[in-house]
Amino acid sequence: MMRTEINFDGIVGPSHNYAGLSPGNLAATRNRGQRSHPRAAALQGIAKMRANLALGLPQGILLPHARPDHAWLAQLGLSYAHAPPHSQAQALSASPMWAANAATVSPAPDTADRRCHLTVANLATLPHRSHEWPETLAQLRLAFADPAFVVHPPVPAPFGDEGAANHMRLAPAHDAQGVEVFVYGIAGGPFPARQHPDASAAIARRHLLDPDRTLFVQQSEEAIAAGAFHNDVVAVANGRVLFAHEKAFADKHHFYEQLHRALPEVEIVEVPDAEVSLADAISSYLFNAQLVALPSGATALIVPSEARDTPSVWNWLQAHLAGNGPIRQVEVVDVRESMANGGGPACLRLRVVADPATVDPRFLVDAARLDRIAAVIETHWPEAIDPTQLAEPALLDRIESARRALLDVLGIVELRDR
Ligand code: SUG
Repeated sequence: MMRTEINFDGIVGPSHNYAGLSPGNLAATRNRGQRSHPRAAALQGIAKMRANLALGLPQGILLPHARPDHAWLAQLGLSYAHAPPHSQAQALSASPMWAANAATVSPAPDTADRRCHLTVANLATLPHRSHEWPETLAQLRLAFADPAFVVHPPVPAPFGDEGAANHMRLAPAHDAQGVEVFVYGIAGGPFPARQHPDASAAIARRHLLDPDRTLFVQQSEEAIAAGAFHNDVVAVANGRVLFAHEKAFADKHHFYEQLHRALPEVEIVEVPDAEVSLADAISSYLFNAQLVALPSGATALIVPSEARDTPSVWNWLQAHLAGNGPIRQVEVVDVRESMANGGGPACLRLRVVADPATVDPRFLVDAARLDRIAAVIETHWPEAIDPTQLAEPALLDRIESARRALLDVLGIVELRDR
């Protein structure tokens, strides 16, 4: 049994568009009504996965959902053709691409039954995301059908849960028992707090976590109000390292003290507000980075190109690299199409610590499989979507047939009839 961390990236769906559906997500609301480029968006995601493979990191995929979601519209008494524009946009959203919101994952070394537990996120706060969970559940039940895993249905509404984006795990090694940190929101100024503390507590109980190694931490209201609609916009953890903005948490002193007690070897890398303001951290997505352990054991940070384009952020990173900080390498990826909807490199992936042999191989990729996926995207994904087009039957046909072509190439027939 060789357990390792696998990043499962959500493939950007053919309906990727900018509908401004997420209040509190500043990039998404600012870009409302812009023309999107689904093909380029999906290829940027493939290039990020190729870069991860080149770093020696195992890579998996999650698939675009059936869009529009006719079943959800039917529950509302609607058909797509007769739905009002806001319902059409909600039914068509490609938001399942942000795999960090698919589920919360507790690796086997942390759980009492030594199985890896996943709870599908209910995403109950925003309408366009609230109907993701049934297909996410179906995909996770396929990918993680092995008895090494337990896949739980979502926590019931109204307790909002947005999955791994509000969860961090620190551990001496991926395969050792860790400390799990659940970050919830109570207030967000003018914006919704999407992670309810009761949802976090329910997940910790279902996952059979050790209460002495499970922390519940409140996200700061100031961070949510500044646009950090998920904790992973202002903090990320991997191994012994917590990388966070000074203003990420409501009571950082208490949190850091608890963390030191639970994991004495923890290394906390805190970025002071005086060096990188919350506004710069959020617009550049410095913390929405993949913090990864390379095969050499060194820690690398995979940042979006916006981080390189933001002087305060780039200066901070260069100074950290020049010093003797825990982050030894910075890699830059271009995920601009996703970023324009408020989703950076870390939003696009779900981390699962597992033996790859226990995962359905159709959900794992190597360079050759990525080539095949890229060929489908090049042929079938729309080049651009203008928001005025969302009602056009030809666009819908294209979106539906593009997803079917991908499922056929990957041999994932079980999802074809959704
Ligand atoms: O939930 N954007 C997503 C971005 C999710 C980012 N994920 C993490 N931080 N882990 C959201 O706000 C915008 C869709 C639109 O407006 O068309 C959107 O859903």
